[in-house]
Amino acid sequence: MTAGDSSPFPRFPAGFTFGAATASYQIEGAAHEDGRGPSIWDTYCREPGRIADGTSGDVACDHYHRYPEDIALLRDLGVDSYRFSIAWPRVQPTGDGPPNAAGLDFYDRLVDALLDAGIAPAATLYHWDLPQALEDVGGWRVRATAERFAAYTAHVAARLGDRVPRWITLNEPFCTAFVGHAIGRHAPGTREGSAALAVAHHLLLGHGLATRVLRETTGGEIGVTLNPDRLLPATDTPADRAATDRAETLHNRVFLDPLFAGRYPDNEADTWGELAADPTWRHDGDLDVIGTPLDLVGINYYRPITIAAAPHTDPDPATRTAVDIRAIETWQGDVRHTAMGWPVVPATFTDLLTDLARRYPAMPPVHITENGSAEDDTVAPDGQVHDADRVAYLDGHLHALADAMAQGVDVRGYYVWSLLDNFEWGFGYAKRFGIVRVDYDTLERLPKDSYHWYRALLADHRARTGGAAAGDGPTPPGAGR
Ligand code: IFM
Repeated sequence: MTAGDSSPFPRFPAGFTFGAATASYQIEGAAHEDGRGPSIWDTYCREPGRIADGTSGDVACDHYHRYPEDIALLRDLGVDSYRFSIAWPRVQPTGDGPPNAAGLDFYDRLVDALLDAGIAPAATLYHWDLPQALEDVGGWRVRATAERFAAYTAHVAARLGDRVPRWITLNEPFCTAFVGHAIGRHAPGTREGSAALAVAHHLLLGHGLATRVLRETTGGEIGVTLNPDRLLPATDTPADRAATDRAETLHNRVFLDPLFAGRYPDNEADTWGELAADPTWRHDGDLDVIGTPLDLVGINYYRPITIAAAPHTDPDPATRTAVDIRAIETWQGDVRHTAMGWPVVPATFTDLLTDLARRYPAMPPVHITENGSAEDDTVAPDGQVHDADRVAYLDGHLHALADAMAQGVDVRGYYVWSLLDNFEWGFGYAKRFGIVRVDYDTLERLPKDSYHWYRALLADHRARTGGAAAGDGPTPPGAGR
């Protein structure tokens, strides 16, 4: 694709970062190698009925051994940056104590190989694989886990801090807190009412403590990745609008307000009732730690959610969590839905970003740290994967992103989710988000049409802006080798 007015691709400014993202438990495999300890996901996957296809991340994409091949794919794709996550139980098998050198060695090799390929590493410190030993002593329900997260961060920063130019503390704390501890569809898979609120708070505290460690010990950019939802009332009735306000707090404000407005949401009592009546988990000074200044906020976006009021169905206040809110994942209008059943409405991406920028003026520059679609891909008789629906999804969302930027939202980067088909949590391997297909029998990688499309978009962007291709570029900032 040559640059020019006839180009079908959206325009992004010079210096904009394009990347691809993955996460440790979803791709690494090697679950029992080199001293890695068990995580809550290892435990959860072994509980009958938890994972749709009965699988686990034991082998996943075997990225732990095949990372050179995956970096070659990234280099050929032409991305500027690769977002991966570090498995805490590789670095500290029990979540505490001295680091496991072999675990850190893996990330050391990965970071060096990325830099050699001219790709800037973007490391996420927590993408849900909590060491099981920490869960056994309270997990994120207890304050000590936030402190241990900061200690783990210090070990990682001591080893990689000279070479990683971008750090993300947490991925999607909403999922850890509420999908994990209230809805019970992610590890640890419990339905605990107010404990989920303590989890949300301790995640934020751990984020703030880790940010301070990174700031003192590395020169890289620091941020946190959230998955704020675009929530829309099902009808214009007062009941549905009120339910949407409560859902806005439950999904979004619970994290955004402490991080970027220095406060807890003002409608907590309405949202959580007695669950939040006595938040003993909050200590004086915590908001200051949580609000430690950041260089970026990561936003993961996939689809809008429609909200309707629903009657309380759980009479037990100990386990009741906002059950008077019904989240509807289908869309009332005529739009396509992905293999996850998620509606494809790219304009809601623009709306989310402009709305966040308006409501949180102190929010730092945005990086879209995940966006993509699961599709029912097949290998065609010509041996290729013609995933036209995924291409249309990405094209629509990148145009929507460009629209948000044209309206003044400060967005600096975009990472497609995901580089590889991988372990999609409770869905196992049945849902494929990759722009590269993984054959789970042979572990062979096959770039899909969407990979070639994204590659052409990146080439078009470079041609327009005069940027360098991966492998040709300067060593990323902070690279001290
Ligand atoms: O696969 C997940 C990822 O781990 C977190 N964000 C959403 C993705 C798709 O469900």
